Amino acid sequence: MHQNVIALKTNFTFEQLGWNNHFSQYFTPLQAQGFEAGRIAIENRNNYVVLSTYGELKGEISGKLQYTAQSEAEFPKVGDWVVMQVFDQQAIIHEVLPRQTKFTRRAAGKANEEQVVATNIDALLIVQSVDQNYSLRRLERYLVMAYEGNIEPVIVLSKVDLADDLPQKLQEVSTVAPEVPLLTVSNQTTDGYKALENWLPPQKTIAVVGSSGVGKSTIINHLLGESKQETQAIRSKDAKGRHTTTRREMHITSTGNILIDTPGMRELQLWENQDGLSQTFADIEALAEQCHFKDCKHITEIKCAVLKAIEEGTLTEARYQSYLKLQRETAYLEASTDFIREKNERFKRIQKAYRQQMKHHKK
Ligand SMILES: Nc1nc2c(ncn2[C@@H]2O[C@H](COP(=O)(O)OP(=O)(O)OP(=O)(O)O)[C@@H](O)[C@H]2O)c(=O)[nH]1
Ligand SMILES: [Mg+2]
Ligand SMILES: [Zn+2]
Repeated sequence: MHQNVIALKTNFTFEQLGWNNHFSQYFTPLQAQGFEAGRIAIENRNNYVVLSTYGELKGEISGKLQYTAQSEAEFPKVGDWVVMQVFDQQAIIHEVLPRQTKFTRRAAGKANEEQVVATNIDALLIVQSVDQNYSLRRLERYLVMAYEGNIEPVIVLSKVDLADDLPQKLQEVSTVAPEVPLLTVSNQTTDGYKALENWLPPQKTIAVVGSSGVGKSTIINHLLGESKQETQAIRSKDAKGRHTTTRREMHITSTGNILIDTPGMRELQLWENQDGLSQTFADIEALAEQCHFKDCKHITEIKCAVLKAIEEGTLTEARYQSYLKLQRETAYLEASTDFIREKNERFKRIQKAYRQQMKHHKK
């Protein structure tokens, strides 16, 4: 099924694209049936850019996948490995291989919809610039999301040329996330670039996230080096004349790192919470075990270890409030009884519309 294939750009090996046993276990039987595999680099409105052993392909989803998908989250996302047929330079995507990890948030403005930002990520580079963007509370939120998605977090403080109190910020961050690797970079002085390059594991997928304007694309462009002109995303200029990333996009560096650039996210609502919260706030959960009452709510109870820690200054009130806030956010979601029903109904509507459209086409 792959005669007449003309490679557009570099032909990638599976390994270069981040393949591992997890995927081959699902793909082997499908390969025997003649299917190909590729990895989603860009999701456009109506099609995809897929990287493969044939190079870069234009991908479209099959009618069957369109029809059987139960929710928006089941469609291919940047980072996904997909099962496909290749004709000329086109790929028909039949299936998404089970995701190893995913970075997910609640869709902006929609209480009950999961938005998958990117998938199959090994490490999440959480970028915060040391100017007004710096926020320990937002950092905690990102950490919960990383742990929730089973992704190893790494914190990058960017624009450190602008900081006059960097040691204090480093101290604060390491209190909030003692176990998480912490890097600093400046594009102005190139401080930290070497350490960042040394840290990057080859053939692992690294997604770069953080607010708009913190320097995510600047970091990625630096890592892409010479090849950046070729691979740079098409970007639009915002009101301040700044290039702002408008879509998620996967890049492969010449040294074999797989990087996903993402647009800055304004809303960062948690989608689910199994144990991301416990991992992020391990200090608070450990304290809670010392409370006198098993079901202590740490509000007015006597012999409460959490309240005691706040009083003694070993835990900040702000961090504790952050913990409560994130807890409430997910509790609300779980309590929402309409949640599943609404989700299903919405997709029945979409499927119905699609079927009608198909009927129309056949006429
Ligand atoms: N002073 C200073 N400015 C920087 C640094 N890194 C990036 N900038 C500037 O910050 C602005 C935003 O950088 P981008 O890399 O586009 O930011 P981004 O995080 O990709 O933003 P979005 O795509 O909107 O999410 C640009 O004008 C950069 O030149 C740095 O280390 N120091
Ligand atoms: Mg950007
Ligand atoms: Zn307590």
